[in-house]
This record gives sequence, structure tokens and C-alpha cells, in this order.
Amino acid sequence: MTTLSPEILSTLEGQGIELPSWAFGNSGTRFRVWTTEGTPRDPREKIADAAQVNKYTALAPSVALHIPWDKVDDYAELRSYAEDLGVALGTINSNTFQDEDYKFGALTHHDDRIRQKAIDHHLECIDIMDATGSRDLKIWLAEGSNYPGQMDMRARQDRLNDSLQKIYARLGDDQRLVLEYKFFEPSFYHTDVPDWGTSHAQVATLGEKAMVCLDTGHHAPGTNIEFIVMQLLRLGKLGSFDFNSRFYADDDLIVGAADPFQLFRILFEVIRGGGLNNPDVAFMLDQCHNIEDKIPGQIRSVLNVQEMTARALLVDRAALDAAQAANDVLAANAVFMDAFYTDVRPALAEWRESRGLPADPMAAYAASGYQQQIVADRVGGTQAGWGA
Ligand code: AOS
Ligand code: ZN
Ligand code: ZN
Repeated sequence: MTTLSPEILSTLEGQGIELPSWAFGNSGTRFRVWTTEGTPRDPREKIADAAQVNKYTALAPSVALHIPWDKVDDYAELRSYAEDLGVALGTINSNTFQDEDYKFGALTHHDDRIRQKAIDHHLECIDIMDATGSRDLKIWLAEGSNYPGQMDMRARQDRLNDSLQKIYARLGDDQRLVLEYKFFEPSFYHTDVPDWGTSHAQVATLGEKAMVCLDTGHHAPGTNIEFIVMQLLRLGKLGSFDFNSRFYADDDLIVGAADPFQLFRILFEVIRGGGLNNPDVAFMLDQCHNIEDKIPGQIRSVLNVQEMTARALLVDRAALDAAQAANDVLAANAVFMDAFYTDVRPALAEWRESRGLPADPMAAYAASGYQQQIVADRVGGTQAGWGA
């Protein structure tokens, strides 16, 4: 059995991956939102489910909220509810994609009233961050156009920058703003923040509390995502990850499910660039579980990240450096692949047990009866879902 060194194990012990509250709600595609029994009916139940993931893995110490989906009257109360369950409230995600006013833009809109409304929504999100103790405001914008000529793309960049300046000015000393990019959808001709270069160009003008958020599902097929990871780390501007996996577009499937090797390559560059267990680089999941049970879906996801992190930590750096310096193409590639092909699952299971965690968190959750309990308990009321 492959063993993991004490250094690797202590690095893994420091790993934390934030869970999205919306992963516990119902979700779907453009064609249908699927419902599952036992789905949370309010933000507290989502947090309770997220705490289960942490209970069985010790990998998920915080939960990201989405406003308005997770709107409550008393955020301080929600914070202590979460803390009692052993999790913190994390990133606050704004939402400018479901209000009719934002049909033609929000932070980029040419109508000052609508643009101010979108800015105010972000200021409200920062007020919420003050109450929840959250550090990060994550902004993903669904803005763009569908037809050439429809919009003045240049003016929209200028208005976006002005809006972001106003939001940035409201951040506290220990708070940050992360700007997520996505190459298409829901707009199909142009998107106002389509790529890391645009996100970087915008946040670079704001200041050091503004960073780029990289969602692994937001790139064109074939994009070398690990190169972007390397570059943003090099520039000190990689603020956070939204991890998920995709076969086609923004599929939001379980991270590491579609392409474990890509996840390994990304994590290798994170380690190379000093981004692992670095508070400046937040690890989050941005996923939906349309057809599988949501809590085990999230458990599987954080375990996948842990497993690929362990494999990436196994890369023999000295041997890799030597092979690279000697231009030994095949040796360098072999060092890399040896680590990727190493099965670390038995070593991780043994290590978990040594820390009082279940060797197999998936099996332990399934045996716990929690799933049956929430199915029985959560009848009536409206199930939370994507957009509710
Ligand atoms: C949308 O495609 C993005 O990935 C965002 O991170 C979004 O805020 C999230 O999916 C919740 O809606
Ligand atoms: Zn995302
Ligand atoms: Zn997305």
C-alpha cells in the first residue's frame, strides 16, 4: 500500500473546502428542476445538511450562502446556528440574474436606476457579510448580449468598472470581492466578464482586496485551465475556486467525476504556486445534484478533491526538476504520471480512522440513518431549490 508521509498528511489535515448552500436544494436544467425527498425547506436545513458533510470528512468547515435564496431576518442568529453545528458561514454570492429589471444588464446597465439597484444589492450583501462574519463577496454576472450590434460592449466595461469601484469602496478591511468569469450563458454572443483576462483587468483597477474567481466549468472545451491557475497565482490574483466538473458546458457535476486528471493537474499548479492551504485562495464547490442524493454527492466531491490533492503532493519535485533541466521529456512526464496513477485511497482511509473519522465516509453516512430521517421529517412546506 502506498504510504503518505507525515508532511503530506499534515498538509491534507489543513485542507478546507467550502460547500455551496444551493447544492442541497433542488436543481435541474433548462428543461426541468428535479425534486428529491428530504430536500431542505429553508437555509437552516441546508446548513444542517452541509454540517453532515463536514461531520464525516472534516473537510468542509464552511457554507457559502446565496442572496436572496438564503435570505433570513436574522443573520447573526443563522451564524450561531451554523457555528453550533460546527460550520462557519462563508462566501456571500450575489444574484443579479433572476430579476426582470436585469434582463439587459445589471452592473453594466445603461439605465442608471437599474445599475444603482444592482450596486445596492451588492452593498446589501456586504451588510450581510458583516453579520455572518463572511470574508468574501462573490460576484458572477449573467450579463451580455445575444446579437452582434445589440450592445455597446466598450461602454458596458466602463460602467462595470464604475459599479465595481462603488461596491469595492464599501468592503471592510478584512473583506474581499471575487469576480467570477464565464465564457457564455445565459448570453450567447458576448458576455461582459467572459474570461480570466477580463476579470483580472477589472479587479486589478480596484485594489488588493479584489481577486479573480475561477470556476472550473467556465471554460471552452480544451482550455488549459491549469495554465490559468498558474498565471493567476503568479500574479497574486487567484482569490477562489468554484470546483465542479463538466463534460460539455457549465454542467456543475461532481468535481473530479468527468476528468480526474484535469483536477490533478490543477492541484499540482496550486501546490506549485503556493496556493494550497493559503487563506488567499479559497476552495469552494459550485455544484448541483440533480439526480443523485445531495449530501453524499457533496461528500463524494470533497473526497475527490482530497484524493487528487494527495496525489499531486506525491509528485517527486526533485526528480521532476532534474528531468526538466535535462530536457528529458519522457522522464519528466513519467514522474508526473507516476503520482497521478498512485492509488492513495487505502492510505487516506487508514489516516481517517487514525483521526477518529470513518474510513469510508460515504458508507458511514449511508449507515447513519440521516437520509431516512430528513425524508421523514421534511414533509410539507416548500422545498428550497435553485432560485428559491
Ligand atoms: C454561474 O454559472 C456561476 O457558476 C455562479 O457561481 C453562480 O452564482 C452559482 O452557480 C449559483 O447560482
Ligand atoms: Zn460558479
Ligand atoms: Zn457556473
